[in-house]
Amino acid sequence: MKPIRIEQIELRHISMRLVAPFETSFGVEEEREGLIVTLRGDGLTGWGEVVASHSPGYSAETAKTEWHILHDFIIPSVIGKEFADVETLEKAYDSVRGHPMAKAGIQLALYDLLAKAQNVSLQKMFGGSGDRVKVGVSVGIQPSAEKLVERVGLYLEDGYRRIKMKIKPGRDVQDAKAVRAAFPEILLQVDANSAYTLDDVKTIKAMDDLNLLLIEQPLSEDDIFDHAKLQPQLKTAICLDESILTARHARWAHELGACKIINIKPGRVGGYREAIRVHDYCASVGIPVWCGGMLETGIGRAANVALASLPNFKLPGDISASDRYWKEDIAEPAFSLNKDGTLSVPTGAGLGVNVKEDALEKVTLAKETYREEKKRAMAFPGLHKEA
Ligand code: SMG
Ligand code: MG
Repeated sequence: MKPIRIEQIELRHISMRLVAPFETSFGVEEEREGLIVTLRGDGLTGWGEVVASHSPGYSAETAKTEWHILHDFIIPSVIGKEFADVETLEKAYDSVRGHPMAKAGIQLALYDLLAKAQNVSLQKMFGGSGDRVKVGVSVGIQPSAEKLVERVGLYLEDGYRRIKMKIKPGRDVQDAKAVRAAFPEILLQVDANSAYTLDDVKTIKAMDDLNLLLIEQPLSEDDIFDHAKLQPQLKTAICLDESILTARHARWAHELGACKIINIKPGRVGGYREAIRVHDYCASVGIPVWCGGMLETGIGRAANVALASLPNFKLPGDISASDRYWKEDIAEPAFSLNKDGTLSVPTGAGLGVNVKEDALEKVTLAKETYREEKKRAMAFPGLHKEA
């Protein structure tokens, strides 16, 4: 295709209230912060989402650190340049170490722009197929085991066919046993978000007989080595989330025997292109994957649904319906749960959802517009005077 010149970039810092607080082993989220990236060129607009939140609890990144990296480093290397594919974009910010969430956000905006220019869906761009993807719901830590069982029951009534429950030390074995006792047949998995060490093997083993689909990221967010010591001691599959940042890490985990399943989050691995590489590597060695979630708006959700339609996404993803998160989303139509526990894959060009600019405006805390002429000033932040 003919390359598209990036004439204008817009960055927004947003904050959206969740319909209910979401508690994990690293904290409680009530407001979802994030960044929305807009790329404009050739009369078209591409949208992307940076999934870093207000605090560095899940990973080292926050909405503000990713704003800094985009503003001072990534945007200056992208504005005014021409792109016909996302690999060229990856090269443009190759000198920026880390910050996968910032990269993923701008990369999604380019995917959307390129797909719209070619009038194809993101599903097609990613190489997916089928009209629906299997999804589940991630349930935060509740005030008590009884409340958790109640909450899980409500999600099952909504039609979710797979439940993931968050655990942390002191709220693990008993909670998981209570849910399993109440719902003996459901697909159930737990996510520790790195809350344990090898000293907790006894606790982790106490969940090994609950017929769980998987135990997600029990050990440190930067660990693969100790997980390789833990996996052989369990019947249950370990699934890595936080510690897989690249397809290379997936290979390390596989070769060391650190996990049997991998959760793919485009934000965590630096974008949808690397997410596809992780998917392809895992497919080649027989590791099933599933699509994780970062409480995305309709923008990231649309792209995740498209990604989850690739063939090795064998397990249901953390891609729930829009009303699980928001009273009013910033994109339409909202995603709703089909009777068979799936979400439908958008078929329109690009993301296949429309951004509601009035709704977006309401949740915007700050915004900045970048045009080509500003490029030089921004490349040297010390000399950069304007706000
Ligand atoms: O998007 O439904 C969602 C949330 C899924 O549990 C979820 N994500 O570690 O997998 C995970 C967590 C991280 C997000 S915490 C804000
Ligand atoms: Mg996780």
